[in-house]
Amino acid sequence: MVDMNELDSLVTSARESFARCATPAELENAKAQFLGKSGRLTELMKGMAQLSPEDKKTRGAAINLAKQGVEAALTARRQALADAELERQLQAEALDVTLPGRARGQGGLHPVSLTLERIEQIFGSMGFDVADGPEIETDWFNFTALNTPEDHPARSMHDTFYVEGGTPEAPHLLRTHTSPMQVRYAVQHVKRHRHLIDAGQPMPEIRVIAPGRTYRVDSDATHSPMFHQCEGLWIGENVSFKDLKVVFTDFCRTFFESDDLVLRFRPSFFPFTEPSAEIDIQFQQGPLAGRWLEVSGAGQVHPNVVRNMGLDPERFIGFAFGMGPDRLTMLRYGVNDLRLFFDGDIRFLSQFQ
Ligand code: 2NM
Repeated sequence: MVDMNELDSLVTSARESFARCATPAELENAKAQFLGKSGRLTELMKGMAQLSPEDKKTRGAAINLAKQGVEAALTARRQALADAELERQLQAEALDVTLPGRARGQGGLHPVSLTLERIEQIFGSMGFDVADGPEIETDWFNFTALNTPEDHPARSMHDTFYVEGGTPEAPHLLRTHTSPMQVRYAVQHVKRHRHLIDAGQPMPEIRVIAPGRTYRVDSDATHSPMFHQCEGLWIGENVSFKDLKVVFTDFCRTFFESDDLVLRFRPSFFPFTEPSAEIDIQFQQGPLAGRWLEVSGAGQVHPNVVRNMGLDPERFIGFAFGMGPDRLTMLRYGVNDLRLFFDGDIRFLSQFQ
């Protein structure tokens, strides 16, 4: 009647069947064959209907025991598959905590910004204020106030970027130098001290540099349509060319960290200064030793410009200069192509930290 071997082998066959299952889905399918609605154990239960009450009891207990065996095998296999899956995930996500960390990039200032900071620091130590302002200017501040004739070639569209927003009488443009900023600064300064000036009292001197971006229609290895300029202005009642020489010599020697650097002032022309000079420097040591290198334009501020600042040129006099921080940066670091500064290649730029 009750074939106990049949039940034993059913449990064994379930255990083997479960063991062959490699995934939880396969296992659930295999489970159905034994414990499901038409599974083999369920069939056996149904088959008990015609048995005597005595046999039902024995047979039922035996089938239940087998069922427990199958369920135990199922639970064990489920756990084994879950453990294997966890182990697989741990292997896949293995993390070597002993590896050195990946350092976060530090970031840093652009080489030209380093130069601008250096210029500001040096002139700051000589009592110069630092002014900045609009890169879009009117032609009055950029040209007219600076004594530039109406027919000067710098005003042409071949040399200057004109932008929308102005009027035919007062066109807007991208500033071609930072001198307009000096005019703005001087006008403010004069307004603030008007009462002293008119009372014949001494006015605090105008001593300012204007560093910043400037624009010209020009592009090759040594010219970029956007470039930097730093202009300087010193105006008082007794400021002479001698002061220009002292200030600029001091600046160059400090900037290039070279006490024996020599300067040369060559006669030149600018609409906004008279007389005007070109300033060259000569290193006595290093790869550039002996060569004259042009670093700046300068001069005594033209009477018309002094007047446009709101001052009487018979009483106030001074000097101005304009230099190119891009070129100073090239000289300081030995870079031979200006465009490298503006291509934005981090491999180049990160060398200056
Ligand atoms: C230069 C050369 C010479 C200059 C003049 C002025 C101002 F505002 F006083 F008129 N600012 N900068 C100047 C003078 C600039 O650049 C080559």
